[in-house]
Amino acid sequence: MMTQLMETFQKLYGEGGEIRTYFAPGRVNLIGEHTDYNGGHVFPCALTLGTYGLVREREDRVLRFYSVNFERMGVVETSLDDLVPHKEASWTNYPKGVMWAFEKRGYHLDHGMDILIWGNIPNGSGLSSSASLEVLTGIILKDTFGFDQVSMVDVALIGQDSENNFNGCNCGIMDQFASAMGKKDHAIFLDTNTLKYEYAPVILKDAKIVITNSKVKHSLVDSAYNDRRQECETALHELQQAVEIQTLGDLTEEEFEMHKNAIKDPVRQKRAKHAVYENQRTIRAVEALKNNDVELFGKLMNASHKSLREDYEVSCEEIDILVDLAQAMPGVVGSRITGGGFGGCTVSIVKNDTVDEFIDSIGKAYQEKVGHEAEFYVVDIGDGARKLEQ
Ligand code: GAF
Repeated sequence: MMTQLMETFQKLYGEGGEIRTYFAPGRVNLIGEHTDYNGGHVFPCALTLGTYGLVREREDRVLRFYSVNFERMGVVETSLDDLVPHKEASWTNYPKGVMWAFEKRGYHLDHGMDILIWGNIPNGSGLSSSASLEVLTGIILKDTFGFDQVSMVDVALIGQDSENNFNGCNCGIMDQFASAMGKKDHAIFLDTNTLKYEYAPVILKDAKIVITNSKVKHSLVDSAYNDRRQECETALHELQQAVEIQTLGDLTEEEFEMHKNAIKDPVRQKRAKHAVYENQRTIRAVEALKNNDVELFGKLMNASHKSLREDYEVSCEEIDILVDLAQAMPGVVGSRITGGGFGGCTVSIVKNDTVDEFIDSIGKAYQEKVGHEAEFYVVDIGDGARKLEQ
């Protein structure tokens, strides 16, 4: 694939000069959903699927972008003097946003680049294709301009800043962090309040992680996501009248039950309940994994889905069908929606000897009920973003 990308690059932008290559992965979150903007814990891992970038420096201030995934847009030309979002600029607003965020922090970009992108994460599937593009741009800039003082955690934070303030989605730090900091065969247990993290080996004994793509994306994704965040922020302010906390992640379930009536609206109360309970579930799930109790880990995944479906209301019919089918199958340890929600993917832990049957029978039943195919990926956990050897 790299040879082909190199040829496309030279065909589009001409030959000569040094072309460097980079990769940033997508992620799957095992548990800890919608906790990352509530000061809670998350437990994602980087995938081996991700976004590749080929880059050649220019002497002027021109930026040229091309994505093999958005071929029909052709080469998009802009410049370092136009680091503002434009609707028609489509996907290029992501790399531009990261450039804007570097400049904002005083990291001056003094010349342009020709960039070619190709990704093998299905777009809009909740596996963080946009975060991987942000992190990819971050490592390209760090390397190209020699910003050694920018750590990989900074790359993640800069990516989140660009997503929040350039591209208008108020996401938390989980996706960019997983893409920047991932480690092969490990998940990252991250406290999003302090950014303290620990790598936990994902040893599932006789089971595998399987992602199922529902291949639906409901259009309210960004707006409903921002609404959930707003509801949690309002609930936090109400709770702060009753108890001294900085984030919802500071509360145990018992403390929440004691003070929940400070939250006036019942819907907001459900949202906050999810944030508090999911955080505690995540802490417990990581403990279970460390104790080799994969069964308990799976049960907590199932409970996570129930809470996301009923209290946080970020699931949808197609995803619930997939999860119900999975949870009913012998050999499935646990199954839940993963990522922001309103479509996208589920993540399941499936016993090795059941994986083929899982794909076959859930594939058929889903097609029958929904009218289109699902897609399945048996996950390999990969490393975080990096420059590739030529
Ligand atoms: C999306 C966001 F980008 C993350 O920050 C996180 O909130 C996730 O939804 C839900 O856990 O992927």
